[in-house]
Amino acid sequence: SLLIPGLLFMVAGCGLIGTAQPASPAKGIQVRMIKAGIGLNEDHPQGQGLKKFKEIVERKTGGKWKVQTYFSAQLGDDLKMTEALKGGLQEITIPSTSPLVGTVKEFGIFDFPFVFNDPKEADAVLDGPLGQKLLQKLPQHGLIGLAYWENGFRNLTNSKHPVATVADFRGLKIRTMQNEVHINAFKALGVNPTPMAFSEVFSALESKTVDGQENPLATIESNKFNEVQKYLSLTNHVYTPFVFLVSKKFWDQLSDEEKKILTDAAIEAGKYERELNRQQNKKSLENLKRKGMQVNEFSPEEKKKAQEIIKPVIDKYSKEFGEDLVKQMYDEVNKVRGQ
Ligand code: TK8
Repeated sequence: SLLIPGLLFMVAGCGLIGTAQPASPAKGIQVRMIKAGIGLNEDHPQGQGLKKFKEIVERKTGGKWKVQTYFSAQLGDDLKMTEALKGGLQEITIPSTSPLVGTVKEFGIFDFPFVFNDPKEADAVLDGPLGQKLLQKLPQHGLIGLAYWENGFRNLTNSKHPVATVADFRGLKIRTMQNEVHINAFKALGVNPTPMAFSEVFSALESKTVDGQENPLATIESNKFNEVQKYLSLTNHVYTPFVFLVSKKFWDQLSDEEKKILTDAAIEAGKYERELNRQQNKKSLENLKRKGMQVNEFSPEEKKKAQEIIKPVIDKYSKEFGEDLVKQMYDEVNKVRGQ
């Protein structure tokens, strides 16, 4: 009687080998048209990275894939494009992780201030186990996350006065991303936070609907915020990753060969984008000074004070996102620091 299950298994196995068809062909590259949209401009490292991605994919597919690129939120802001991916109406977008918290709340751990000291620490954590764990939460929401790119360290600009101490934040009306950690951290500092989509920021600054905003230097320059903002404070308060997203509806149609080409290109173009962004941030600082912005540092002592003030907010959201996950993030950072 012990033989029977084995025999049945063999018979069933033969049947499968003879008739089963894989859901998608294991090999082969189909002719495909891909819409890829981002929120920032073509001249920004994110735009240059997207162009690099297009070049790699079109070359590796022998021209069978055509990537149509849309810059400057032409297809909508981060949230709108992400929804379009879920619905299968757009194939690719590269949002900041911050507005994605409505989909995967745990991405909010990257909105905690002063987690990373430099981009290399961010790379190690994002490309390591923690970053990958978060990407794996995306498919159940109709999204595939292939790689982290870099938005980068955020700095505060405003039209009222230099912000060099924690007290200088008080009373400023600041546009924030649509993200509760940002909103509540700024509230704790006495700021009046105004969440809005990135594409609305320039006119909100110009019309003085808000006094300021915060973004990496390359973005401040590319979007010409210096034309409507006088003061730039080098707060480096949060490191924001970009995440390279693919529509799962599109992904599920791809052969293994196509998936590999797409994944490799997202990673390779991401490395290029990160490098470019780091160079650009240095150049942008010089350019913004030259264009008339008044720049000041935000000292380590003031950073410490800010951290103290924001601590209850971080404690609250650590509970919400999972204390184990937050601990894992800090453990991985400490590992890179050799602590
Ligand atoms: C661009 C955004 C932007 C982000 C923001 O799509 O909203 O301030 O920093 O770069 O992702």
